[in-house]
Amino acid sequence: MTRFTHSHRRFNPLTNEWILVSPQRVQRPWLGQIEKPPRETRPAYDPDCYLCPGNARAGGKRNPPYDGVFVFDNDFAALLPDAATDARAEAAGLLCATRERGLCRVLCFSPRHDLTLPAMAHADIRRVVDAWTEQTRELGALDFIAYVQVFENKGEMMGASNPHPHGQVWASEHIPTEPTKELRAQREYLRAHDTCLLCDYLAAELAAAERIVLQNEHWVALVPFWAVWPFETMLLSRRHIGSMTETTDAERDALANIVKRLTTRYDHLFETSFPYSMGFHQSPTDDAAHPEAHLHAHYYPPLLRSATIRKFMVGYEMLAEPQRDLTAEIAAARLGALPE
Ligand code: H2U
Ligand code: ZN
Repeated sequence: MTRFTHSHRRFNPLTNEWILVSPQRVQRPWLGQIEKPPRETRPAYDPDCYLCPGNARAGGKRNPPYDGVFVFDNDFAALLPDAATDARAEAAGLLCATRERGLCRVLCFSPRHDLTLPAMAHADIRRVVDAWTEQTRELGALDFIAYVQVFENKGEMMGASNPHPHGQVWASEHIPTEPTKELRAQREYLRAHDTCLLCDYLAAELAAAERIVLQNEHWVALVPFWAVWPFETMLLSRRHIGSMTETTDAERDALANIVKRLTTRYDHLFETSFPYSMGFHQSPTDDAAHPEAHLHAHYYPPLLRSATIRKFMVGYEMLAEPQRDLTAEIAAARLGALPE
């Protein structure tokens, strides 16, 4: 990668934003020994966990003795279906607000308190994929929902409130900011080139073969050229589909496969249960057609050098633009060399 040895900017065509890369600050890939943090042991069932089967949650509700995946309405939902706020698009002027209705759900991946996605069996991850798909379908079908955001915060470092394996689904009346940026870029690209931005990007990455982490028949995991987080990755469906609701049975099976393999590699990187925020970007569920949307997931992990040394997005990042030292190519090579 001799062409990327000194500071340069890379363009993110999905958001139309630039990032600063400073490879000269890491003269060589970091090869030091990694201290193994003590493995945390958790019981398979925790009587004090609000996500374990049969336990009580805040507000007096009780979880059923579930098996497999369990979905419930978040007891502290950030979005409410009948938001009474009268902020009906105060669109004029500088003080602008609008009503936002929606629904928030919590999705327990497993009844087992001690598991995480990489530790779960393929068949059980497949049930999680099916639940993501079903939630997208069900919430997206509501007439006041324009977007369904499926995501997971994993680990205390990412603000997960509980180690019990779980994710969330937030469905909203408007398309949120990040998907709005990405959809705009995809729409403009489609208009200009008559092809899909992410289909073309995937083809370019497969040809370059410098940032691919792993792949299977239906999905590719790569470190995007414009990655901001040190070990950020993206999962892309090979086929041009906009939403999980359009996946075939084989594609959902392959998604479970690549999620397990990618998160297993992440755990091996620093010999720790790897923290991240991840989520899917899919077609909006408003009334419009979205030929521009290409189903994908982003993994944003905070760790930089070890189980405890993280990257902070501060200073220059907050005030100017995101910056990284490690190139995407080196990050991809390191992830690509890990066992599954
Ligand atoms: P996170 O760990 O990603 O924050 O998700 C846990 C969610 O669970 C969080 O949004 C909800 C919180 O509001 N929750 C309940 O719905 N019921 C409870 O009894 C505790 C937490
Ligand atoms: Zn639990």
